[in-house]
Amino acid sequence: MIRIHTQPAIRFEGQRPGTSGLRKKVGVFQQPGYLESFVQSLFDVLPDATGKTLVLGGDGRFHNREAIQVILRMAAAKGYARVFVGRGGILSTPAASAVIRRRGASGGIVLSASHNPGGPDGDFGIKYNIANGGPAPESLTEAVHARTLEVEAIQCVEAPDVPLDSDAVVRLGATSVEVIDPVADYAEVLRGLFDFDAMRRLFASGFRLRMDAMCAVGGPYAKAILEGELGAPVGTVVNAQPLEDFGGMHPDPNPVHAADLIRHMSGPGAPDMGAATDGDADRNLIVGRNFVVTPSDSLAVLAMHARKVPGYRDGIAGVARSMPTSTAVDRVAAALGVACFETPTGWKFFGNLLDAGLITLCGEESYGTGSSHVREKDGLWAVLFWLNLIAVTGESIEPLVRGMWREYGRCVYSRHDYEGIATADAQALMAGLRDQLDALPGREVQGMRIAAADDFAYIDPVDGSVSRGQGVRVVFADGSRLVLRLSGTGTEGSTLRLYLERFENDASRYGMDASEQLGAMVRAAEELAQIRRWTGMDAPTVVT
Ligand code: VG1
Ligand code: CO
Repeated sequence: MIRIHTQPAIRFEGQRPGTSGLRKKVGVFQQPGYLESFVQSLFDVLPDATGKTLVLGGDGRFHNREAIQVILRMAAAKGYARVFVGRGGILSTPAASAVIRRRGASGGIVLSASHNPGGPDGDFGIKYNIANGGPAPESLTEAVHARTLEVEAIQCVEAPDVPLDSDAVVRLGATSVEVIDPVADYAEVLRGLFDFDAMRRLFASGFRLRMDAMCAVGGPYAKAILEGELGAPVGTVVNAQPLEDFGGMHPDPNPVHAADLIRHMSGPGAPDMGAATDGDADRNLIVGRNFVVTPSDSLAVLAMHARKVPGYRDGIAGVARSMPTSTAVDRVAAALGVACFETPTGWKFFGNLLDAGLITLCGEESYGTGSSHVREKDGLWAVLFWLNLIAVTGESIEPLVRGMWREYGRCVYSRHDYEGIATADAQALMAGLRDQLDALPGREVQGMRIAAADDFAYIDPVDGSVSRGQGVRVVFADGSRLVLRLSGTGTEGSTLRLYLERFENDASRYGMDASEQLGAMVRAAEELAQIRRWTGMDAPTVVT
């Protein structure tokens, strides 16, 4: 006889889930009943779980283990037949996606605040993925949010903690909880896509990679595959041990937060390639010697050369990018004669396009790249894709990127983040911009003529759902673009993101510094949005 324990729930007035799941300070998640109330709201809106399988794991950050035990007891009360949980409570976001797909689960819960710092004063997060392995669509996250406003009782079985450190099967009431190897399913997916022999030969020939896992969950995956299977020298993966506080690092693989990697990639003794992944290993940074690849360019290069990699030998069906991502991949898609979709920010919008077979590759400017192999962005996948290309083309990172610029022109790109703005001011800035939209086309700003301006709305081509208010987009006559939107993943105040893109097809200017080339765009953004006035800041907090 299973005993189900019931306790009162907490209501979440005004706390809407953001771009991907619910993210809050650890202290918020530690409030008695907080995590439980969110999970109960999710379980209340999901259909009956009889006979169904749930996947559970997280990026190992502070509070991961406690949360896993709570969710296991609640999943048993919900009546799942089976729960697969990663050993040690570990599953990277792309690995969770792979496990859900390969094991026919009805969904999965991933505990992560992604690239946000961890530890007792850091962030925690939770997200639900559906049966295709991808983030829950807005219809579901809205339903969960609505439920958090009225949820009353939390239900969990009374049972001791499940031992997570060895592979075992434990019964929790009527639910079978299976602890699984967090790497195996995922590694099998990658083996089916890439030429492992070619990459083994590359490492055997002395090719040197520095893979920085930023003390986050990517470490065990990178070690098993790069050092274990591909023969990369031991020590190729640095910061490989996942730590609850990421060793104090900010596990966001961009040139600012992965400054140590950038340092190692400059100078004469630098390795051939550098790479980094984020807290939950779905993001990636690719670096050559003295050369940083922008994520938008990375997507374009992968699309351009996809046929050289076994998993994409037959060509790609199409590509998609988030709206703020540069238009570099659009030109590659046009040349390949395949469709290119522009979606709102957040991986959830790619799921329908991938499921319908409309696209094969997709990516975001925020260091996210992925394909139809799972339904999440995938950091290590991107690293292997680049390694495979280097192995079969014999070209290194910089020539591969310059080759793409030569064919299609260069989108000089930068993102400026203004963090910790008072929410009312951030909203006033956006409202001010939205009010001007109709008057912008035809106007000259900083000597550049505006061709079009809108507040991006997306109609999903598969299910017809509409997402409005996804960011202000100003397109200039030469194809250059300014995009402004507010972040949906922050945990303190509001973050304004300003995305700058200038199209350049004069090869003699490719050597110029991006910040130099974007000066007029920055001034145009200031003129239109009055960023100084609303943020009280003279400069962005992070420039990538
Ligand atoms: C940010 C990025 C977005 C990404 C999201 C989740 O969202 O801009 O491109 O999909 O993080 O990434 P926002 O709303 O803060 O701009 V991950 O690796 O953090 O799950
Ligand atoms: Co992430």
